[in-house]
Amino acid sequence: MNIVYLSLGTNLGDKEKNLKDALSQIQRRIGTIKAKSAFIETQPWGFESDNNFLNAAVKVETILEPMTLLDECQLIEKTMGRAKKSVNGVYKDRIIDIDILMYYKDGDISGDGIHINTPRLTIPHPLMNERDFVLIPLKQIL
Ligand code: PH2
Ligand code: MG
Ligand code: MG
Repeated sequence: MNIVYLSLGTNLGDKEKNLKDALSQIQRRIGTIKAKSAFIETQPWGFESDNNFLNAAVKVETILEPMTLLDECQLIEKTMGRAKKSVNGVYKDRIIDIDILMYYKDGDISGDGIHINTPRLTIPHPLMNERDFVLIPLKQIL
């Protein structure tokens, strides 16, 4: 079994419901949720918005390979009604965002897990260490 850490964020609509809906879809489509952080309210980071975020992190046991995992995360975002992603690298308000932070293959929990660098996917998440909205929930479940 592989272990993956995911970051969740929402700043539109019923944010608590959005996170709960995303968690149940993660459980259904990705794997067993082994640990879940608190939901924390955070200020928009890296862009201007009137809408604060609710962020969380989860640890999930999954049989999915990284690319399939990314497909499933994006499918959940889509089925929950996420509209456009960032345009020209400018972040947008969103119903739900699910990002892959770290991926540990076959229970090998050394270091920061596997490293992947492709145009579609970078693991570990390249900006995670600059973002308190990621690190604070992540520390609760490591
Ligand atoms: N996600 C971003 C950019 N900025 N700020 C907060 N507070 N929370 C987020 O989840 C977030 C963000 C890009 O996905
Ligand atoms: Mg993101
Ligand atoms: Mg994302």
